[in-house]
Amino acid sequence: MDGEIDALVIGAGFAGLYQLHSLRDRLGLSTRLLEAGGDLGGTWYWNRYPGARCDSESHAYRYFFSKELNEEWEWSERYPGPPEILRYLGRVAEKFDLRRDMRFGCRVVSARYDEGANRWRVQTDAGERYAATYLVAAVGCLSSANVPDIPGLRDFSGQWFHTGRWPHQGVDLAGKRVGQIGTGSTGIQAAPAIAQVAAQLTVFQRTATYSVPARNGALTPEFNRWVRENHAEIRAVAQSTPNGHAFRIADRNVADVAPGEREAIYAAAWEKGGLQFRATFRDLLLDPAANDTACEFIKRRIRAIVRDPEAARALSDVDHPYATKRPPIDTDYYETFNRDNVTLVDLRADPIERITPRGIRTRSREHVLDVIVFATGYDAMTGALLAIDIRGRDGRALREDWRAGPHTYLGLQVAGYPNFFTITGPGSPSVLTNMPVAIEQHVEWITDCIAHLRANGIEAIEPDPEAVRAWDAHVAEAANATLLSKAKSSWYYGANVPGKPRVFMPYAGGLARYRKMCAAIAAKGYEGFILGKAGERAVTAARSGSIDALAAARGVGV
Ligand code: NA7
Repeated sequence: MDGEIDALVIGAGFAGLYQLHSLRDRLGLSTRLLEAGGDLGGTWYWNRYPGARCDSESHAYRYFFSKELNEEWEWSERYPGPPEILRYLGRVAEKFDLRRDMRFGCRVVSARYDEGANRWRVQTDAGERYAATYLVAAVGCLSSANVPDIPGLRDFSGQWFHTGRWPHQGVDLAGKRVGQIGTGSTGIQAAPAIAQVAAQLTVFQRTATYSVPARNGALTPEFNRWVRENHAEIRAVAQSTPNGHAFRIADRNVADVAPGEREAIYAAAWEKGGLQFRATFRDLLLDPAANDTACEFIKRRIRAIVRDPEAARALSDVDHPYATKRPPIDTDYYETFNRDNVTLVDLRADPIERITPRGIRTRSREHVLDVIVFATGYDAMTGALLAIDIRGRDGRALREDWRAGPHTYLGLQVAGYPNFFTITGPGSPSVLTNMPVAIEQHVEWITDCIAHLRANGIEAIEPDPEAVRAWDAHVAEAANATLLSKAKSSWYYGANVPGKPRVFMPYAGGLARYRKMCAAIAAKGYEGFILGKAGERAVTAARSGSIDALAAARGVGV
């Protein structure tokens, strides 16, 4: 036994680092953090593919909890890349002396709740054992790489890589014939960077999407001074918007403006670049007719940029409304298809049949390749949790309980799994937001909750199954009230992983509204949660089937 501790945190990304700091330094709990990777960074430790970059603007892609940290840290670019983000997280670890309680190269393989002892018994792949009262999964929403099971991959004589497991020493693509499968946010970042070094790049596209220019660039000293002097304001905006970004959604509907003005608004947003394009009108994700205008604008831009008519057609042949799949932003993505060394294969017309020793064979021909890049995404939101054999009360298994899709209360806890918390778990706004802002709220809620338990001599907390049912229904209702439900090939629904249940996983009601609900639930003595002695399943006075805070917060706000 490696030791009995109060709290165990799994994962050393933005979420895990702050959770370790909060539990250890604010509550004084003995806390240990275990990380499968060789160092801290989470997503940014693994994602080092060419062109990798954050899609959130850097001035809001940070922790806000420490004024001192805010004042000392300055980003160099509008969208930071992995090296700079890793330097930032490294500085955070150094400043708060986190490394002494972190273990790397430790993959948690099982976690079992021992009801008699009220302890989580955790084991790593190296056979190390831990016992902790509180278990916090900070495993990331997009960390379980999805390599599609295409026949023949094992016979491929070249090299292949998934973007989310990119070798840290880099991959020499110079002069190589590269095939890239996948055109989501990652593929759209990777293709232009790969095209610059490879002899030939073949992009295999299954679903076309809408990308808007990122317009990355160096931040000016004036901008950085403004950021330094306005952290409180930036934080206030990020916490009050549906997506946790530091820009507000325009308070107008598409129909409020004349077509000429609408065009000018879209053109200005296109020039400005970034996810702010989605914020040009408040009804883009609510009204199909409004959304159509954004689709048409972007499709026209694609056709204006891409010279080859067949490629332009395939790239603009999008089967879902704008932003109903995660909207990518890019640097010269569409322009890349004007290069002589880049070819687009439309898999809808010419599907992959198999991987051969020499490359990829689609229905029409074999594409000879030296390297295959899988930009094929993740088993999102549930994949990394279910990779661990998590057992709750009476030996129940999370893999069984979530067989038909995840069930949580607020994306924070699961019924039957006392004192187990998930940061940005399914059922929380998570991937629909600027992640650090959502993470900070979850970490602080969990920390306050554990402080409450300890101050009141409460041994265990878990959600009332009734509250979980109500929350599940509300998550579905929030998604259905928007156009998000129109993109059936979306990973928000698990549609990218064969056999995965089709359930809309993130909470689409908006981060600002969600924050209020979480705060109200805590203020009511953790309404909807069961608090009591381990094993006794005592119930708080606040237990309620109707959950007032939830009922009061009905509505949407994507
Ligand atoms: P995504 O957004 O899941 O994109 C994966 C891409 O790979 C997407 O174009 C998929 O097509 C494609 N894909 C997946 N499986 C296959 C198979 N079997 N054949 C062909 N094409 C396939 O992952 P990303 O890494 O780009 O982005 C993930 C998130 O990271 C992003 O949203 C940001 O939040 C950061 P599909 O659309 O499923 O038809």
